Amino acid sequence: MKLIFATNNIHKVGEIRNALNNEFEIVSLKEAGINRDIPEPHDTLEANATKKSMTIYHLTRQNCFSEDTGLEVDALNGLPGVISARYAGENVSFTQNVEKLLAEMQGKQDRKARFRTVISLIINGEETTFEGICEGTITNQPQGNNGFGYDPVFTPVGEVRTFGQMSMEEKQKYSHRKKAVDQLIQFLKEAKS
Ligand code: ITT
Repeated sequence: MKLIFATNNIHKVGEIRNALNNEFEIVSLKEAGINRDIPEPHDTLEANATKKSMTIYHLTRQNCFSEDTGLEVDALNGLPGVISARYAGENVSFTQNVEKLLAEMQGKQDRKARFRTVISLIINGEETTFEGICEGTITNQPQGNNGFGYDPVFTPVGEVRTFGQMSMEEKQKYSHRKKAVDQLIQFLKEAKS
């Protein structure tokens, strides 16, 4: 089965391809020749994931999925959450978002946080959603250059290293995205049989 992945984030494409392990073929927006920014106007990950997948479904009428991910920090009442991509402003770099996060976290004792991913899958026009969560803590300084986004400042529970210090395979053992993708794979396998 071929699925369009409604994202413009190449890091997500790499991680999801790795998690799918060639069991299902995915086509990025770029590969599908779709060059557009997908709106994320809502204030929940769920609503934005649906908006992204439905936008691409209405455009292509092909089976597709999207995902929306947020880093929810307890001491910041759940921020940056749904605005994780634009925490420090529109069109900012990952580094600028990380710098803003560390500034907001300065002096905070409670460093607990979680990544939460919501996938919205559209098969024959019908939506199914999946959620994956990874609990962890925010470090005081960036550590490591691997991954993307907030990876250098997030240590998953059960580890001493940040995602930024792990290979993709190591990150997949804990990853919010991988947990959501595993459910998607299960669903697609059951739908096929
Ligand atoms: P699309 O909407 O095109 O899929 P995006 O980058 O805008 O791409 P999101 O709206 O889901 O994606 O933004 C989530 C932001 O959270 C993302 O830009 C990163 O900064 C961060 N993020 C998401 N997943 C992450 C991960 O696994 N590790 C570290 N940071 C992550």
